[in-house]
Amino acid sequence: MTDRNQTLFDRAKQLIPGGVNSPVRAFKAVGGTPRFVQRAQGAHFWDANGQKYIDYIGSWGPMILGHGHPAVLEAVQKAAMEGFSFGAPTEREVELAEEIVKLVPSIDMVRLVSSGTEAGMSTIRLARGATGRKTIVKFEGCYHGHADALLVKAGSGLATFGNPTSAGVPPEVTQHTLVLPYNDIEALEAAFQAHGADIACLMIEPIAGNMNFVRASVPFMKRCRELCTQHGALLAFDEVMTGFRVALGSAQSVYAQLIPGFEPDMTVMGKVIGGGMPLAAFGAKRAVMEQLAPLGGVYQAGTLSGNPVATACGLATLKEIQKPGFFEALSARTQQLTAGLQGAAEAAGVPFATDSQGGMFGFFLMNELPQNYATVMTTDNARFNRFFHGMLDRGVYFAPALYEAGFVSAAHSEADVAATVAAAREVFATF
Ligand code: KE4
Repeated sequence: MTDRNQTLFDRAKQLIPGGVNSPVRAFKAVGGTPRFVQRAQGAHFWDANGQKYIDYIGSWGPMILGHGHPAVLEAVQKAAMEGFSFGAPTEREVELAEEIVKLVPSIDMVRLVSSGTEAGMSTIRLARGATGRKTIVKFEGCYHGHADALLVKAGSGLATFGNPTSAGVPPEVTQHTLVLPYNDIEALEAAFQAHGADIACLMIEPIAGNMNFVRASVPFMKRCRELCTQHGALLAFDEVMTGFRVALGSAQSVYAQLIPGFEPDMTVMGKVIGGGMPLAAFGAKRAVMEQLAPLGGVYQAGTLSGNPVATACGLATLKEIQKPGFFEALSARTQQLTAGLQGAAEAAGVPFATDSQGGMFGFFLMNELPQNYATVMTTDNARFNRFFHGMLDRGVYFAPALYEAGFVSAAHSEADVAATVAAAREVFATF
């Protein structure tokens, strides 16, 4: 039988670099042929051969309700009939801003944009403009989109200014980006000791989903907050992935329960707030946000920012996740999955460690949960790839890279989890 995924992939590679519009989709890390999605519904999608999969990516986080939620579909269809885009303000942008500010108390004001990259890039520019400082701190293993200043890997040694991770980024652009090891308080303190007076912001993924699933430890996060406050730097939470995904109040509400009075100064959001449509945002206290054009001197703009169809999708999604019991049920389903996978691995004597928060999870083929990027990357790639493909062959679609997190939606059923765990038992038995 013709593999339509392969036929489409061959066609795509003639016209689109790597055959994909975002690199991780090309399966380069795991090998094999990417699945071209024909349609999706609930917790499932069907590929170009009509093969059904249980979807644990959900567009890398946005599809928290599952695919094709009726209330969201209805809202999008209605909005589309009223017009696709105006380049003028609309009521729904105000409603979405009100929802975000209501759900994230650290934010007084918000600006809507079209991608997490745009939100992260704008946050950096705003932090620099608001503080008059140049240096930004990020952590190895955290991804904040592909803005030049943020495409930086750790230099040699602990606290050094970064080198570009991408061709086409001149070193002059990354010379003010300091890359530190995640969860390393000593390196953090050394960096602030040496550069504190020039640090505009520290940007962090509070639960790092771009090195699979690594939590910032409470002492480390507490120290980030203290040092930013002490040195007049802005603490920016990149919650593009964790926002409205790990808890209704996002990851910052999880840390506020662990660290009394904790809140970041700025927040980057995306994914869930667009419900699968191109929509992201960044927010902060009023005094910072009012530095933005047209009020202040920090320029930022976007043709499709606050797009009326995307805001309808995001609003309908945020409405559903606020329903009583939503996150309790989502967390329980996610924990059912991770516990089941853990049990399957243990039954086969395969080293396995897993963690989750709300509808976001990660797992590692190792005995303990890693605390930083260097440890994550000691994972045996070949074993991960065997697990990935074994599950894919059995109709379970996990992230095609060991450094990516996984996502459960409200549409994932007990039966989906049972089927996933049964598949894992079969695959682990071959290890
Ligand atoms: P986008 O520009 O892709 O909308 O968002 C960038 C971004 C920013 N911050 C965090 C914490 C993110 O996780 C992302 C994007 N996440 C990746 C998944 N690791 C998106 C998938 C992809 O790149 O295709």
